[in-house]
Amino acid sequence: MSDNMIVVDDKAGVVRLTISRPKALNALNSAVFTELASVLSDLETRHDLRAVLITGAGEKAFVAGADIAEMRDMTPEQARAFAGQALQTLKRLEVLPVPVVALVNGFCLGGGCEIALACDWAVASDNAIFGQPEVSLGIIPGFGATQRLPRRVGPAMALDLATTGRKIDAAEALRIGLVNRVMPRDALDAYAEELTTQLSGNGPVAVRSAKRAVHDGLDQDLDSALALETSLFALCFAGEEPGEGMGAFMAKRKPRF
Ligand code: DAK
Repeated sequence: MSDNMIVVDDKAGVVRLTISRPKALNALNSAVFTELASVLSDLETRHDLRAVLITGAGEKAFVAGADIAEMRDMTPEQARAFAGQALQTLKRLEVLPVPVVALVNGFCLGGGCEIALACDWAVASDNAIFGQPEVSLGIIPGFGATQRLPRRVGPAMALDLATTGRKIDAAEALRIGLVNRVMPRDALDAYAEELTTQLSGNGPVAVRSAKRAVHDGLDQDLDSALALETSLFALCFAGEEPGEGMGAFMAKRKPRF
């Protein structure tokens, strides 16, 4: 493995990002965010991009949080700058035009959980542990969890997790809707393969449009959001995908997008 803290594996438009500081359980320091920002600058220009997967290196952790050693002596001004840089980077991850999926392979705490929340959805190994333990360190989440967690699991459960700092296992994460699926640790890679095959087999404009309709629609009132869906639906017909997709269905063959 290289010395990079974000290891990029790129196969036919499916990009797997591995956060790699395994000795510190992949804790997030400013160097990780700087590297992630640089990788995102590249991904944002890629027209061939189909999906992004994000995971953690090693056997124990997805990400065990922000780097406590780095954060410990921050002044309020430094904390604001650190949070600002990270928040902007996670927003850029969230709004990538293709599905972004977290493969959570172990501890997913604090800033790690906030990365998973910035992804479109998350899949967890059955040994994964989730939590927002910041209050036990005398701080609050600073990478978006106070806002994205209630949007994903509802305000009551978000407040439960963010004020108690309690950790939950993968089964509870599944039950509250924090993750979409749970599977044995050694099944994650096969699942990633199956998922990316499925995503890559669909119309790329359609997949991007579906993501955009859901994300942008959530920030609008229902009527405006439904109008957005109509516009994006109509726009699909400006390209070749409906002809190929529906033509393939009629011809009883697989579409070639
Ligand atoms: N930061 C730095 N190092 C960490 C780390 C972390 N978050 N988590 C683990 N490590 C390091 C450990 O120090 C240890 O290093 P060595 O002693 O070997 O040098 C190594 O990783 C292995 O960890 P352990 O020996 O502790 O391993 P265990 O299996 O015994 O325990 C654990 C695993 C995940 C339960 C434990 O390491 C743990 O509790 N880690 C801390 C988890 C945590 O509290 N995470 C939340 C961090 S706070 C904000 C910005 C961001 C945030 C908030 C505000 N602003 C700018 C406003 C976000 C904050 C957080 O994420």
